[in-house]
Amino acid sequence: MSVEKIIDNFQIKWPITSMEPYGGGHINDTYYVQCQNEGGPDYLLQKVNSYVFKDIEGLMNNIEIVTTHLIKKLEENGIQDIERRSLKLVTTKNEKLYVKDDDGEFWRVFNFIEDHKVYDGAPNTEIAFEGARMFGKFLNELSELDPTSVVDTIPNFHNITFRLENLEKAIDENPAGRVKQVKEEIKYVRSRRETMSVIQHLGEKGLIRSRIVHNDTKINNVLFDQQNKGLCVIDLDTIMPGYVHYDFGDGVRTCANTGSEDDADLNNISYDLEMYKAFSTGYIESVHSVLNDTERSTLAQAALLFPFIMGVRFLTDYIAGDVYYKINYEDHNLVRARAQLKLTADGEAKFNELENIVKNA
Ligand code: ADP
Ligand code: GN1
Ligand code: MG
Repeated sequence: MSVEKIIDNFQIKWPITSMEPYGGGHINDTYYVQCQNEGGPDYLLQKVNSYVFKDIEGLMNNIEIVTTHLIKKLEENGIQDIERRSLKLVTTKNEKLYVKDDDGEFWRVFNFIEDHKVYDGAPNTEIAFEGARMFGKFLNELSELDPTSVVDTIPNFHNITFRLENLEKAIDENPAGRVKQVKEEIKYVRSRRETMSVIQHLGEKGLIRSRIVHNDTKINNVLFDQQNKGLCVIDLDTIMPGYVHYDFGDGVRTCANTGSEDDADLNNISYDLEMYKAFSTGYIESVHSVLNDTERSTLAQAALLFPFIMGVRFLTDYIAGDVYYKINYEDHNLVRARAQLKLTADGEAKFNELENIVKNA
């Protein structure tokens, strides 16, 4: 079905003047829909990746629950400009949150956040601090909701035991014949099985709280205004019950890396301690009042777990023959895996400093 036909299912203010592919996410297909309505809204149309997300109904309900709560908080606090400060779903003409097209694909529409900036990596410590403050505020405000009110959109998403089992399965099956090229990476991953399970074990023992977490706190999932103040947290598909470590970890992994997520030159990759400090300070400023002592004292562990778990996931997808992530070239997943494992190793070497920074933040 054409995108023009899809968008016709939604309650939007016509007429559309243009519709074009938008953004650089790895998962969904996104389109910017511009309308010719004086002062009225534009829209963001997304095809949700149904290979990655099996429970679209649950996922869309999660987004509705969370955005309704966040909008209520903005209203209670008398914030102006609410439509730029939260995602809001545009419902269909039959008041549904999404449509399923003739090919079985799922589509949804959000308000388009006008006049925003987005960063793939934090260009300076101010952006790292502000992005972190936004993600922390997000977790803080959602801590008022019961975590069981949202469903797992990807079961075991950040469960390292599950991710390591998946890697072993891929190695056994070796469908693309690539295992021989990644012996070193497999050896490193296997040697860290225990040390990378600390957070998982704390959760299983009930020492850290199950919370509603974002689970994809890359800096490009915060939209900023022209003055570089945070506007809005986006990309809400992976909201699920989880641990605060997941959001802190993914944040520092992306914000405080001197290289890029898929840097082919491993010499570029390391933890930038100034950026790490800026992210930690912004994040902890927003969340410290809701965390318990164990959560606070173990947060830095996430700076190891997150590049590690991402390394494991990229490596698994490389071995599986690139079935999950969008790739731009043949060995892209391998390059990503190596980059993330390099960041893990750098975090291990600097762990005392990473821990002290969090303690003092
Ligand atoms: P993915 O899961 O593929 O990363 P996202 O939901 O993060 O998809 O969206 C991809 C890109 O689209 C974002 O990086 C951002 O630039 C843009 N975007 C997403 N939602 C909005 C919105 N409501 N308003 C404006 N831009 C948006
Ligand atoms: C994916 O949707 P996007 O591109 O923001 C992935 C994250 C990874 C990230 C790595 C549902 O996020 O878990 O951290 O790529 N999302 C899903 O860049 O798997
Ligand atoms: Mg995104």
